[in-house]
Amino acid sequence: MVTIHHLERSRSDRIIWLCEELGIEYDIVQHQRDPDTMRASETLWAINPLGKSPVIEHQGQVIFESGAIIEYLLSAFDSNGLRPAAGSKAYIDYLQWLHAPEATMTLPILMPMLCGAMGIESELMPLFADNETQTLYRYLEAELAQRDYIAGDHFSAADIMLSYTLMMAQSLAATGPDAVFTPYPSINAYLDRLKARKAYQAASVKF
Ligand SMILES: N[C@@H](CCC(=O)N[C@@H](CS)C(=O)NCC(=O)O)C(=O)O
Repeated sequence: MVTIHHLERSRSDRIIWLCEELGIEYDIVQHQRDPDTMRASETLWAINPLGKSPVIEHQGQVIFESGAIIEYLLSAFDSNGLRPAAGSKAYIDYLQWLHAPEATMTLPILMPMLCGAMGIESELMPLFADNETQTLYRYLEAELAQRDYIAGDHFSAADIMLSYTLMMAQSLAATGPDAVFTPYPSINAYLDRLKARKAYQAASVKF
């Protein structure tokens, strides 16, 4: 049994979705955000000294960081085809898009929301954040125009990592969620394809 420490509106959505895809038995411990600061409650800090979600507990181990948890679960259980074979072209795409969402994409996507919340007006927004996100979206649009999933013709765990970040960009957009990918029809179609998956739908009622 895997225990998922789930913070409302957070990256732990990825782990619930992965467990549904893999057919893993799991339970959810729910943690709340402070309604004023949106920071995680003390209950989460008690599990993860960094106070971040997701965190899982499995066989006496506590594991944080969504990409690491995904890699751990794919190795600990039958990966059900969600990790392409090492050495294949798909594996390289898989690795890149397993890591790029947290390592490269999140900062420019979150920056406008964080600066807004802190009352900071900065020219970094158009110079850095907007340029970075549009470069990423243009690249993804070109890639997803050629294939259904980010690592090729088959759904993989990299799609879970990536699509969460794209959906987060939609949910944070000042212009509203629908406007973000209007210029990027292949990204929109990709997100619709993923949301139609049974495992996503089963997970999303628990998000
Ligand atoms: N890179 C980490 C990011 C973890 C993270 O920032 N989680 C956010 C929720 S999406 C969080 O726990 N925020 C609560 C807080 O900072 O108080 C991961 O992918 O797990």
